[in-house]
This record gives sequence, C-alpha cells and structure tokens, in this order.
Amino acid sequence: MRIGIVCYPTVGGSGVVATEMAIALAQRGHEVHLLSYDRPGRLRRGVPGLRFHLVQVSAYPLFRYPPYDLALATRMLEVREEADIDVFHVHYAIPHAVSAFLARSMCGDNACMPFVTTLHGTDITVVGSDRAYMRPTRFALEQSNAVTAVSRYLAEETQLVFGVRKEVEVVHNFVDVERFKPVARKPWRERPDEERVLVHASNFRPVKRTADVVRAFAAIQKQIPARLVLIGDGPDRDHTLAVASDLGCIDKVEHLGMQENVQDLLPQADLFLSASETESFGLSMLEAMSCGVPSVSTDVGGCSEVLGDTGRLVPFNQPEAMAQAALKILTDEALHQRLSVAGRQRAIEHFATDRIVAQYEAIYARVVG
Ligand code: GMT
Repeated sequence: MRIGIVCYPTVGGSGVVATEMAIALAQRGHEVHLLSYDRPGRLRRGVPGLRFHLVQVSAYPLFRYPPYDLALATRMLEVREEADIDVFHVHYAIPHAVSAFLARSMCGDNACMPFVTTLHGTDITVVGSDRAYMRPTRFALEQSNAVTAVSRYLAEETQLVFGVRKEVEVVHNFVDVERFKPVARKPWRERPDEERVLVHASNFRPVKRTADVVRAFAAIQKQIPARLVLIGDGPDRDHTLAVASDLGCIDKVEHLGMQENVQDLLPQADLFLSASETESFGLSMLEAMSCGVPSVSTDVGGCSEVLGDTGRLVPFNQPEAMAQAALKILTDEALHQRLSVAGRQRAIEHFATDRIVAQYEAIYARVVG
C-alpha cells in the first residue's frame, strides 16, 4: 500500500509512535510518506521505502498565527497526487484530522483520500476540551474513515468528552522489543555503594508532574543509595531541578536533556518513575518495560492497561506513596527480578511492533475497501 503519515515532529509520544510506525510499515514492504513541519527526532536516514515531506508554513507579517492547518492540507493533497497515496493516517487530532478532512474535500471525492485518525491523549484530554477546538475536532473525527485511540481509557474519554457518534477502536502503542531490550547489569550488592538507578523520561510538560518524580526520589535516596536520571526536556525542567536543589538531592539528579538513544539508557536503570496527572498510555513506560525495567506510576488514564501487574500504581499527587512503592521494589531483589521478567514478557506478548502494526494494516485495508 502507499501510506501517508502525518505527525508532530516535536518531543512527545505521538510523533515517536508515528515515526516508528512509518519505519515499521516501510520495513513490511509498504511505500510510506511521512509529513511533518520538521524532521522527527526518531526518523533514521536511509530507510528504504520511506520518504519524508516537509510541511512549510510561511509567516507573513499579517499572520500573527500562521495557518499551519491549511499548509498541511495542501501538502497532503500534493503528496496524494505525486505518490498516489491509498490512505492517510494522521496522528494527533488537532488540527491534523481537520487538515485531512479539508484535503479530502479539496480532492472532490471522498474515496480518493480515505484517512484514519489516531488519538494520542492530550488532543482529547487537555487540548480537546478547549471550546475553541472542540467542534471542528469532533466534526473531523466523525468524518474520519476510522478513528483509533491508544488505550481503552482514551477511547472512553473521547466518547465522554466529545460525544463522538463514531466507533473509536483501541489500538495500543507498540515497542520494538529487539531494540528496547534488557542488558546484563551487576546485582545491587556488587555495585559501588550498592547504588540503585531510577529513571524518568518525558517532555517535562506540567501534565507530567516531574517535580513529583523528584519529590519521590528525594524520599527514596534518604533510605537507600540512589541516583535519578532525567531524560527529555520541556517547560518544567528548571522548576524540577529547583525542587531537587531545595530538597537537597540535586547532586544525585542527572539531567541528560533530549537523547536520541533512549534504548541505550533505559536498560541501565533499575526503576522507572512516572508521576503524571493524566497519561493516556505512557510510551516511555512501555519502552522501559521492554528493557526489563519495572515502573512505579500514578494510577491515571491508561497506565494500568500498559503495566498490568508488572509494576506498581499509586494515587496521583502522592510522592510519598510513590517513594514507598519504589522502596519495596528496590530493596527486594527477588521481587525486582520477577517484575522485570514479567514486564519484558508482557511487552513481547502484547505490545511488539508486528502485532500492533498488523492491526493498523487491517484498518487501512478496510477503509481503502
Ligand atoms: O504528553 C506527551 O508525551 C505527548 C503526547 C503526544 O501526543 O505527543 O503523548 C500522548 O501520546 C503518547 C503516545 O501515544 C502517550 O504515550 C502519552 O501517554 C500521551 N500523553 C498524555 O496523555 C499526557
């Protein structure tokens, strides 16, 4: 098939999922065209069958807000004409689903450009419930040839918040279990100082509550030797590091910023911490799980669907409870090992790339008819 994929290139799960999907689809023999306003971080060079198309948004002095949605619709139509695309798959509803609808309308015939919209989370839970975006987004979802959500939680939330008169199919996110895999590490007692390594990876937006990760860590490192590695960057970075300073643990917190080789860093950790206020899925937790790194996460959104019983869930906004759950795992090597093995197994059985990408292929085949 000839597939067009649209995504945001910036830090954030939806761009990662879309890019990994473009690569996987190309590797499965499809001709894939990836459209974005910048080159996504995860996009490797030289993948046969995969082409990148830049969406250029011009900034005229008159435009305080350049109309990205129009530029995208035009680019989609151009790529459709150039490459004879069979189906478009837009990741993140706002405004990508609206641009897809516009492109299809400009095409003049609904059959010429079917599109699938995948909801990722904040497009529904945060941004979507903004009045300014609600009606066009609901309209574009109803006009999509298929709508998918990355968790059951998000599918239900979409019906609840948007009242969409359309089935929202659940297709979970996936992980490359060959790339995200465990590495041999020394048992704690053989390490200098018996140090445990905790990790958190996100885009440091307020919804991630990264300061709570540090609060939990501050309590943990009072009980056992530990270090916290922070991966990613975003608006809450300075506040998060300031909290670490205030709590007297900044010398044990390492902020690595944006990293391309997350697959090399995650397996070096003993535990992943996630303190999000809302999380439709939690892709980094899945990547950690695939590396055999258990998680302690807030019990929000779709996190329980991802972790099953391979991690621990604690109430939101209770860093002390997060610290206690983490300490239980980090002081019991047998429990840690059990969770690690179960997590890796769960990633392989439920979330491996081929299994999930095949579900999308079936949806494409259906909408193309
Ligand atoms: O919050 C982010 O990390 C960005 C956002 C996005 O769409 O770019 O992530 C959402 O999509 C990810 C991939 O499907 C999910 O793993 C995240 O849980 C989800 N974020 C939230 O729901 C807050």
